Amino acid sequence: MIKILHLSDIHMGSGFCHGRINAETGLNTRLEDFVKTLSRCIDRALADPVDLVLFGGDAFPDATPAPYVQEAFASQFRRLVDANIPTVLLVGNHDQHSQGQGGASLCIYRTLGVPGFVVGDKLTTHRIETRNGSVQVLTLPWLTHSTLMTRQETEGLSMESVNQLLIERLRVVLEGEIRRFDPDVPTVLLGHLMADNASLGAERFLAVGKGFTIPLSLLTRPCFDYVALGHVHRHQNLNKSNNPPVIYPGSIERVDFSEEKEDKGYVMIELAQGSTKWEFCQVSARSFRTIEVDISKVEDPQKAIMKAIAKHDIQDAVVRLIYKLRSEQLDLIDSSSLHDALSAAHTYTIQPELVSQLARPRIPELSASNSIDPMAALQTYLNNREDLKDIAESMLEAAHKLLADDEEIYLEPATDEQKSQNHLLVGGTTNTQLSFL
Ligand SMILES: [Mn+2]
Repeated sequence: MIKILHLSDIHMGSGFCHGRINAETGLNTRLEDFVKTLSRCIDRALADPVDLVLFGGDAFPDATPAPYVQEAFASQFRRLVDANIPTVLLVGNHDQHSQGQGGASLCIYRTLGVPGFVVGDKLTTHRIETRNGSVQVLTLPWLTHSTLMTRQETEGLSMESVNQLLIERLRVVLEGEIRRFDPDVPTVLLGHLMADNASLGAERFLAVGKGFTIPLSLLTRPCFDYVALGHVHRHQNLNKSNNPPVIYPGSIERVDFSEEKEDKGYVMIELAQGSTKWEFCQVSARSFRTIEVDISKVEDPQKAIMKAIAKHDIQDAVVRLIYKLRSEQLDLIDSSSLHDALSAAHTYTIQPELVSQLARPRIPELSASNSIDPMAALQTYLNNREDLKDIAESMLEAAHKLLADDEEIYLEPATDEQKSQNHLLVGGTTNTQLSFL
């Protein structure tokens, strides 16, 4: 039996907006949080001790982290080198350069020849000798279209056919690797990927481009004794029958509010051919708390907000207070007492959202159920906007030009915040956001 610690999605150096500067160290407290949580994982690896550590990818927010962030990461993994614990560092999408191959932020470990460290930046099988025997680790880093295909092959194909072709290529390459496995040695697939039935967390908003999903059937092969995944921040097992377990350990610290309700931790594995056992071990990551209250219809708004705050345990948490109010209620809010009430939090933001009483009714012709071409939609909209009369003609002209010019329009994926703001604007509500850090 081989003991393994599997962790993933460290994202060290991200979420600084949720922290503050520690006056004693000069560092952002969120970096210190991430280092602390990572050190808890490494502590466990050393205490047991485990025979192998598997990291599922996404070490940093991008491929070029600041040197002090790199160093904080390295000094924790260094402890595994000192204890002679072999470690596989898989390359995730955040570790890759958008152009070219490999993960610059992790390949340095191979370049330096760190003893016992394997960098998984290619689809290949590594045979690793541990204190308790050999193990095969097939590394499957984040795939991009250029990994398995040339530009000529994908030219003229739709995104969907390119993805399909990529899955077919992957199937063939995986098959080739599987056939070369030593059948007497326990085997792990270590992959940074989006499986097609995973439930999502913050990685949706963190990803730069839209990725594609990998069919679960490619992973649930009997030749694997454990499938160690990275990418999805919510811990989950995708194969309830556990033959083999297909596990996302999730991120080790909350990257943002979308992970507010998730438990954070790592996975301990007892790897044996055909009878692997695993257990999720929680670590105490910093809590995130959303306090949301609608005071637009209450008589004493201040009291209602204070009551809402009192209901939550905000001690040392990253807190956001969101309250919806009417503009005439603004004077009834005593913001200094809100600050006092939130002072026990690690950091907090206060987001008043104005509910406009003068919201324009929607134009019936433009409701979601009607399909209408963009130019006609704009025309209808302008017909209803007396105030835009002077520039209506030039707006139409500009829109016409835009539509004619651009055959290929690349749409930047909207951030969560933008989406919610758009939503609020469409709904006839204005959204004012004030942050206090
Ligand atoms: Mn990822």
